[in-house]
Amino acid sequence: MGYLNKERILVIGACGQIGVELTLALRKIYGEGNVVASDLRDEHELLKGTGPYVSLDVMNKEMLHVLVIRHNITQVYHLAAILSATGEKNPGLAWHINMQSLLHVLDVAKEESLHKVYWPSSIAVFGPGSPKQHAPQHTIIEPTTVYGISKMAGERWLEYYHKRYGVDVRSVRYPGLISYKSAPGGGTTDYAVEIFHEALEEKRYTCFLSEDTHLPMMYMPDAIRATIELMEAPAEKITVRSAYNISAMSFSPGEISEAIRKHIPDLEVDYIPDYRQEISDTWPQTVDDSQARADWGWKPQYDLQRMTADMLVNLRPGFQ
Ligand code: NAD
Ligand code: AKB
Repeated sequence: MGYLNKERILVIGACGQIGVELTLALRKIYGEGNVVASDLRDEHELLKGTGPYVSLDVMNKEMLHVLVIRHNITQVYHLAAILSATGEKNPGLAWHINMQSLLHVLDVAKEESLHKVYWPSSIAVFGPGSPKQHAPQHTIIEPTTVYGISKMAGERWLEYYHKRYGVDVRSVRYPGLISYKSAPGGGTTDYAVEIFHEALEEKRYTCFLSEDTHLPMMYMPDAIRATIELMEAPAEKITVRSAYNISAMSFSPGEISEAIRKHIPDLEVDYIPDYRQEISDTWPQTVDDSQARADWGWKPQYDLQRMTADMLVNLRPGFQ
C-alpha cells in the first residue's frame, strides 16, 4: 500500500452531498494531509479540522492549474456540477458550468500528467428512448434535460481524453443518492432524503413525485465504496472509459414511505408532482450493472430496508 502515500488528491466540490463523505473517506485511506478539499462554498462543518481546505472556483482554469502545481496534486475528483432540477431552471448556466469545468480539469490533467481523474456521470444520461428496465451499459442515450445532455457529452469527453491523450479517467453513472451527513443539492431524487427529515420532524411529507415513480437509488456508503473501488482498480481492468452503470436498489415514493412506516407508523405522505415528475419520467427504473460487476467486482451492500433503518438511526441516534 506504499503507493497510496505518494498520491496527493484534490477534491473539487468537496462541500456537496457526495464531496463531504468522499473527502472524509479518502483522508482515511491516503492520510489527512494528502487530500485537499476545495469548493466555492465555506468549508463544511464536518470537514473542519480533518485536513487542508482551499477556496476554488473551478471555472477559473488558471486558479485550478496553480492549485494543482502548488499542492503537488496527482489525482483529481471533480464533483462540482449543477444537478437536474436546478439545471432546468437555467439551462445555459448548467451547460456552461458542467462542461467548462470538466474541460478545465481534463486539460490540467493532460498538461500536468496527473495519475487519475474521477468525474461522475448519472442515470440522467438515459432518456425516454432508453429501456425502462435494466437499462444496459450501451443503449440508446438520448437525454432530454440539460443536466443529462451535459453528462452524456462529459462521458464522450472522458473517453476522448483517454484515447487521445492517455489520461486515466474513471466514472460511474450514479443513481439517486441517499445520505444523512450532507444535504442533496438540487436533484430530482432529493425527495428520498427529504422524506426522512420530514418523517422524523413532522411525521408528514409532501412529495414532488407521484407515488409510483420508480427510480434507481443507492445509499451513500455504497456510492463512496464504488467510487474508491473503481479508482483503485488496476487500469487494465477498466474497459469502460465513459462511465459505468452501477445499481443497488429501485423504489418509488410509495415504497420508501412504507419502509419508513415500519419505524414511524403514523407517517402521512401526500403527492403533489411538479416539474421534476417530467424529468423522472424520462429516466429508467432500473439499470444493468453487469459490466461494473465483471470488470472491477462491484456489488452493493444496502437494499431499501437496510438503508432505511440506517438512515433513521443516524439521523436520530437511539431510534429503533
Ligand atoms: P452537490 O450540488 O451537493 O455538490 C456540488 C458542490 O460543487 C457544491 O458544494 C458546490 O458549492 C460546488 N461547486 C459548484 N460550482 C462550483 C465551482 N464553480 N467551483 C467549485 N465548486 C463548485 O452535488 P453532489 O450531489 O455532491 O454531486 C456531485 C457530482 O455527482 C455531480 O457531478 C453530480 O452530477 C453527480 N451525481 C450526483 C448524484 C446524487 O444523487 N447526489 C447522482 C448522480 C450524479
Ligand atoms: C439528480 O436527481 O439530479 C441526481 C442524479 C440522479 O443525477 N440525483
